[in-house]
Amino acid sequence: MAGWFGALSKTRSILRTVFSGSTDVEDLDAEELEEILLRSDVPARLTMEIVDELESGSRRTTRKERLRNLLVDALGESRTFSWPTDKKPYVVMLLGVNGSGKTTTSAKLARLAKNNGLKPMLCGSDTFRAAGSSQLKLWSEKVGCDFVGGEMGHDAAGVAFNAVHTAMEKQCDVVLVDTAGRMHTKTPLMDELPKMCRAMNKRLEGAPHDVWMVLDASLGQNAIIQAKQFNSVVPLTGIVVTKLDGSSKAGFLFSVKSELNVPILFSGLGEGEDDLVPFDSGEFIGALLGEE
Ligand SMILES: Nc1nc2c(ncn2[C@@H]2O[C@H](COP(=O)(O)OP(=O)(O)O)[C@@H](O)[C@H]2O)c(=O)[nH]1
Ligand SMILES: [Mg+2]
Repeated sequence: MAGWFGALSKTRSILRTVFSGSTDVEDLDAEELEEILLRSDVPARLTMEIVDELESGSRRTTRKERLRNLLVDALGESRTFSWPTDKKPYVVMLLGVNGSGKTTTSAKLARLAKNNGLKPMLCGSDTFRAAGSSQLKLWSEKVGCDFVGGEMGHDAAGVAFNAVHTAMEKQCDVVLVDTAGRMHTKTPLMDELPKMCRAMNKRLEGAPHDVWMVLDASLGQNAIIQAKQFNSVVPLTGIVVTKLDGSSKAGFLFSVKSELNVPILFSGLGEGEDDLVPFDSGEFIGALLGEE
């Protein structure tokens, strides 16, 4: 399984001068510092705060310690997710733009649930593309869990309803509803999401219990713009950040708390089915600061 330190090598290589002290950070002037932070998509306001603090702050603590404090404040505490057992099945809907990693993440989450002794079901409601649902079906075989999907052109809300219905009959503990990728700017497609929620709620009151947005870390700040748009259509309850292992822009995660106030729950650190780990803000900041 991939680790945080390795996964964040790209973002860290941009931030190295600032964070890991390989160059004497005291030698960097404010402008250089600002440029480096902005290049890894650390939000502008936080960048300014960091520059100010490092320029004028107390010299009693090291620059790195002062940085860490600012970063910890900006990112907030991580929240560890565990599958609630008082709701059966517990339904989680995953959404996001094309290619963000929704299908892979659904499968990884099913694997996690299974590892926790639960009975998961994967729901393939991506009926936009011919391969949308069949890709997840293959994953369900690999993971060894139940699957309900729809053919291309089927009504996604109907597929989701069916999945919840079948999961109740089969006594599944968890349902992971993979959705079709959609652009946050396309209104008719976005409108399908609340419709899916209503359909699931009709079969099982309270479902979906969670709505998680899957964000591709390589998009940097653009991921935040997308998430805000999705959040205005269906309120998000969590973020899963994927492809942290290939991103040089992981600094955008410092915007999540102030812009969305939604917890970052999981992180994808690779393509393998076990490469999904609980998001740990301490580990994340530590890896950025060059701590293995
Ligand atoms: N490196 C890396 N690749 C990932 C990760 N998550 C997903 N991918 C890859 O991203 C691509 C798109 O993933 P997919 O789940 O099909 O995205 P979807 O369109 O949102 O369903 C696939 O090639 C995945 O293997 C991750 O955490 N790290
Ligand atoms: Mg997909």
